[in-house]
Amino acid sequence: MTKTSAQSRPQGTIERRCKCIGDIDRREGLTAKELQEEYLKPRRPVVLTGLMDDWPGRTKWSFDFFKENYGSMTAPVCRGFEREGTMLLGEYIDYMREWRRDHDDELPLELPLYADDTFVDTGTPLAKDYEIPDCFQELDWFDRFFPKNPMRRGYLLIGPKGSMTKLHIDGQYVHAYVAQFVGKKRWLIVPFDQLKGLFESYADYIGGWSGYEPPGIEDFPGLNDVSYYTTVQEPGEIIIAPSAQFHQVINTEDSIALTSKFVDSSNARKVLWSMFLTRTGLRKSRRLGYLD
Ligand SMILES: O=C(O)CCC(=O)C(=O)O
Ligand SMILES: [Fe+2]
Repeated sequence: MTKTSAQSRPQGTIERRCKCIGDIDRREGLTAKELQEEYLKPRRPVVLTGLMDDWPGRTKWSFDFFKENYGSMTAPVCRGFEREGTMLLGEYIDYMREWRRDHDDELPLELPLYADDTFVDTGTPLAKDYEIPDCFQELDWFDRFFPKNPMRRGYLLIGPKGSMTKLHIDGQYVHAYVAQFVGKKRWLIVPFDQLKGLFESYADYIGGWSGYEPPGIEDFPGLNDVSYYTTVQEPGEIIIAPSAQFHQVINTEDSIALTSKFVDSSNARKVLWSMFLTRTGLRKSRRLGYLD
């Protein structure tokens, strides 16, 4: 079959329009206090190394493993961020393999489906293949205050090279972490102090566009003033995107990862405020709760 590398997209909008400020820090052996003081409070992203070495999933998890053992799990699928329904995980892995036979681009013209939201129930054997690192548990407020909140649990992110999650902020002001098991991801993270610029550029599109090019990008000159941190996340690494940071993620290899969210004393007040605005229906604009 013909590969479509001649039809790949130009570099993504953020890279073309914005300035790279540098690589995201890589740290090993951080204590909970160091993590909080140096990264969570100032909202700096960080890659944590050496935390996944003993996780059974590091050696067990593969595309075959999921197809054979968890093929009947429900896998919600999206393109870029736009929901496209659900598949069985086994069906999705077949789809992904077929798609990869025809495409080899990092930024393909047509985005592939991405199984980015397969829920891992804490009571299941799959949940025993990974651990919540000690430094997160020590800081964590979810278990203490919101033990039933589904964001607390893990979600699988399984996708081929070229699948991606568009520029977005995670809901409710939570911190996100992503543990990489197989393949690599390229991250672009916009520092918190530029949130306002991005909201001004993108406010109406947040949660509303997919792919690499938002519609009518020329209408958003504010984007030129924004800069970003970047890194390529390798297997065995955990990245933290602290709360309210726009991030965009591209799978540069066929990828298996797990995402979970957390709350600590640095974002708890904002999380509570944001949940309150959502539950009471008082959230009038997407900005409310982020900029105030
Ligand atoms: O890995 C991805 O595609 C996106 C991950 C992400 O944005 C998150 O977990 O918050
Ligand atoms: Fe995210």
